[in-house]
Order: sequence, then C-alpha cells, then structure tokens
Amino acid sequence: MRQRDKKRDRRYTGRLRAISLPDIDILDDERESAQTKSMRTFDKQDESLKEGMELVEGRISEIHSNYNYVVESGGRFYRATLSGRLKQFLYGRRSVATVGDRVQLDISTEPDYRVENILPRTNALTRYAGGSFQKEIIIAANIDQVIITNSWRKPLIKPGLIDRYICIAALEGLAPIIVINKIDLVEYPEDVQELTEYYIKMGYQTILTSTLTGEGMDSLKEVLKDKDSVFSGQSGTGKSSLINHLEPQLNLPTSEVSDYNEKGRHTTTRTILIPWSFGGHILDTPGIKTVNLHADAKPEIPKVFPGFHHFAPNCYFRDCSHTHEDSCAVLKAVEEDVIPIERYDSYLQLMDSL
Ligand SMILES: Nc1nc2c(ncn2[C@@H]2O[C@H](COP(=O)(O)OP(=O)(O)OP(=O)(O)O)[C@@H](O)[C@H]2O)c(=O)[nH]1
Ligand SMILES: [Mg+2]
Ligand SMILES: [Zn+2]
Repeated sequence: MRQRDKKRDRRYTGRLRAISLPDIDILDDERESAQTKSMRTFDKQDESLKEGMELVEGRISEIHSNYNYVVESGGRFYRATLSGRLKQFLYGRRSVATVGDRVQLDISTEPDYRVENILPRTNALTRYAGGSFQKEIIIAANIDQVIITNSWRKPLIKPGLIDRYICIAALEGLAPIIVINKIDLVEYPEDVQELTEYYIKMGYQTILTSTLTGEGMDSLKEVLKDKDSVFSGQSGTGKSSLINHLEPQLNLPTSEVSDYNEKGRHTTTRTILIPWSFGGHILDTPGIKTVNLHADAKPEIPKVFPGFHHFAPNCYFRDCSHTHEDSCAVLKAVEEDVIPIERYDSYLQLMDSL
C-alpha cells in the first residue's frame, strides 16, 4: 500500500472515534500532524492537571464563541471557558469542541468554571463545505440518531438530501430516522406513499408528522425517548416547531417560511443540546442548504446508499460501482423497478459530486 493510500485509510476509518481534539480547518498533511499532536495533547491533559481541582463530567450544550461554552452536568448548566492549559495546546484552532462533546469541568473555581478535558468522541454528524477544500463542519457529537427533518412543502421535500443524510449516518454508525413534517399540506396522499415506499421497504423508519394537526407526534416521541437525537434538515422544515410541540415550555424561536421562494429564514442560528423531560437529549440545529460528503467516502457509497446494502452483496464484483459492471444486482433491481429510477439517479449524482 502506498503511503498516500495508507494515510487516506486512516483518515476515514473511524477517525472521529479515535481523536479527542479534532481540528477542522487544516488540510491533509497539516491535519496529520495536528492529529498526532491532539493525541499527544489528550495523553498529556491528565499529567498537567493542577492540584485542588474538583472535576465533574459534563456535556457541551451550547457554544457561544470559540472558547465559551455552556456545559450541562447533572441537570445543571454552567457557563464555562476553556482552561488556559487547553487553549495553549489548541492554539490557533478555529473550532475546538462541538455541541455534544463530553468534557471534564473544574467546578472548584466557581463562578469561573473551566473545561479541563475534552473526552474522545464516539461519533459525530459531519458534513463538508463544497469546493476543493472540503472544510469539515461537525454538526454534533456523541449522538444515537439523526432525525432527517423534511417538510412536504414549504420548503419542498428534497429526496436527494435524505439519501445523503442516510449515507453519512451509515458511515458514522448513527441510526437515521426520516421525518416528513407539514403532512397537513399534502394534496394527494398517493404522492407521499410513492416517495416513502422504497425507504420503508428498505427498512428505514419513516414518520409523517404535522405540528398543526398533531399527526405522527406520538410515534416521533416514542422514537426520541431515552435517546440522544439531532434534528437536521433544510431551514423552515419545522425542526424547532417539532421540538416545541413535544416540549412546549422550551418555546424555541420559529418563523414563517417565505411565500416568495419557499425558503426558511434560518431562525435557529446555533446548535443547542437540551434534555427531554421524557428521557434522552435533543439537539436543535440551524437549517442547512446542502449536505456534501467527503471525497474519501466515495468507495463506501456503493455499499451504504439507501437500500443498496440489500443488493450489493449479490453483485459479481465485490467493489462493484453499479454502473457498467456485468452481473450487477443493483442494476438488475433498477431494471425490475425494485429500486426506483429516481433513487438510482440520485446515487449517480452523489457519486459524480465526489
Ligand atoms: N403547515 C405547517 N407548518 C408548520 C408545521 N410545522 C412547522 N410549521 C411552520 O413552519 C415554519 C418554520 O418552522 P421552524 O420550526 O422555524 O423551522 P426550522 O426547521 O426550525 O427552521 P430553521 O431554524 O431556520 O432551520 C413556522 O412558520 C412553523 O409554524 C406543520 O406541521 N405544518
Ligand atoms: Mg429552528
Ligand atoms: Zn453492482
């Protein structure tokens, strides 16, 4: 294996699982050294702790600026800053921690609480900026499931976006849940059925909701109970409204979708982590315009694209790209209409984009 390939491999397989202080803004080679550095940082963190600290474990629930956080611990919320020691290690990084990160908080310095350790992540929901730099944008860390939040109309549902979220979830080991909100705006129910049929048949949990009529809200609550979930999707799909419906006292800000272009107004501007009264946590996030994957993920897409895991094992070639190969089980399923042509087109588009 060439050195370059080796590096790539290491970068994809569970990179986020292994590191504690990820750096999002630097490129390949620098990234490598920063990663080694962050590992060393994590090892050293403990060694250089001051005496007399009173460390409690908590979780970052809001980020106010680079080094200013709200940390939840045992049901209490602490305004905290990153300790000088950690800042020194992490000097120059633009984004050090993410909402959902588990940390150790020194509460002996009340009222100036300090984050003294950032613990390694189990997973993260990550998307990438477009263009050749592919800057990493970590939406949330240490979560169980992604609520892929769509609205039927206002803004119009984009199934291609669902496909991309499902791929990211599969790559990071998160459970994807498809929510189609504003179901009260549906004119022809058979349209919804046509769109959701494939996902449901392939085993993806799909919930139709309306915060106006209350439809589907009990099923949604059932899925959220005792889990840590992140609501992600386009602006205006109703992420904050769904959360408010389940937990009215939160009273999160929401606003009308523009009549002119059916776009949301980016009402939620930063990610927050909140405990549900019925167990588990919720992360409300700002609306996104697009979801890009990293080019390194391309070889995995033929295996993780929605539903393809049911077919790909029957392809003649193990690394089948499902495009030109003989004896391709995916192409056969497309021919037989088991995989709708729209999903296959979406697959080609995603592969093309990487
Ligand atoms: N018709 C209809 N409108 C809804 C429903 N749920 C939410 N809305 C409306 O959709 C608009 C946008 O809702 P928000 O909750 O602000 O959407 P969001 O996804 O949080 O948007 P961002 O914070 O910008 O990402 C509001 O005017 C809500 O009243 C629904 O089930 N049906
Ligand atoms: Mg919102
Ligand atoms: Zn194939």
